[in-house]
Amino acid sequence: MERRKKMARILAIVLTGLFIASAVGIASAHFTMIFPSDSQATIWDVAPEDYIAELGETKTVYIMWGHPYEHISFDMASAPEVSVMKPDGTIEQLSTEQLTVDGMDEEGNPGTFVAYKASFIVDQRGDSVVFVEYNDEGENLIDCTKAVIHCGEEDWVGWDAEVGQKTEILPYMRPYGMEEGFVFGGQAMYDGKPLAGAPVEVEIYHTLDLGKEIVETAEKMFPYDPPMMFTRLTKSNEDGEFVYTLDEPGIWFVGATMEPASGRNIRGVFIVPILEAFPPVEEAAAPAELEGVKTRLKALEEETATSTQATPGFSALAAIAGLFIVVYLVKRRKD
Ligand SMILES: [Cu+2]
Repeated sequence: MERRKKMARILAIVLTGLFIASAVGIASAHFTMIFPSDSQATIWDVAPEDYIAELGETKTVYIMWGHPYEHISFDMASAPEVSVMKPDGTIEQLSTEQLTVDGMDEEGNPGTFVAYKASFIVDQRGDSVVFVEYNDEGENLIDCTKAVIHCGEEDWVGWDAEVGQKTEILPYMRPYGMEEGFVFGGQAMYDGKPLAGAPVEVEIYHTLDLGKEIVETAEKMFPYDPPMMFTRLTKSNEDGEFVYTLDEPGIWFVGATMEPASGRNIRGVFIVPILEAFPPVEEAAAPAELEGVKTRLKALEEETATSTQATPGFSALAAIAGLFIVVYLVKRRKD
């Protein structure tokens, strides 16, 4: 009787565990979001331009904890350590201020969440690397995140700096002027040495509305494993190197995790702002472009008709055919 009770209790514990695991359900990776913003009201509208500064400007970064892809927020469990490495290599430690930001919890309910902010003056041309260390006991993680603030035309100095994080990403690609579809690569380091065979997570941030919509679509299209679309995964090679194509415009998180046999995981994350394709496809220019092609087409037709030759030359026909293709393509692009 006693034994049966014990077995029932164990079974209950196992079932509860399974239930909790399934209830937590779809979850992508947690990331420490370093979003520069002029005011708290606009933190979630972060764009690549927010990582650009003017000389003398006071830059404020907001630091949030959550799932960027799904726009899910969590309270930060401890105050992050925030520093900035200036282009000349000097390091300034920044004081942080706790605040609460609006967001959505894991169950999809709106709420407020503990976050932090820190400010510094951009007093040198070049790249200032903001680096944050955040300790989360619940996730068994020490998270070391870097974001580059760029200042000055052609002052491309400092973006690849090694700031001395326990696990650190050294970028191979300059993180500004990067467009959608560009490849990002880097080297994962642990204790100053290449971190081989480490999992590298890659994830883009979404605003709340877009996040909800895209998660719903992924759940419909890939019901067997929606998070495979939220958090992309690759590995570092023997030299700690990795590459991944960042295929959409937005703010990307690329993080390599050192998983020790015991103790807390230590991850190094690099934030990569990705621009829309350049040059842009200009919708407004299309009608004018179409008019221009039509005029040229008419002129060619008249020229051919009034030609002294009985039949138009091959080159004229080819030109007309070419222009028709252009008209078709322009029209198609407009649809
Ligand atoms: Cu997570």
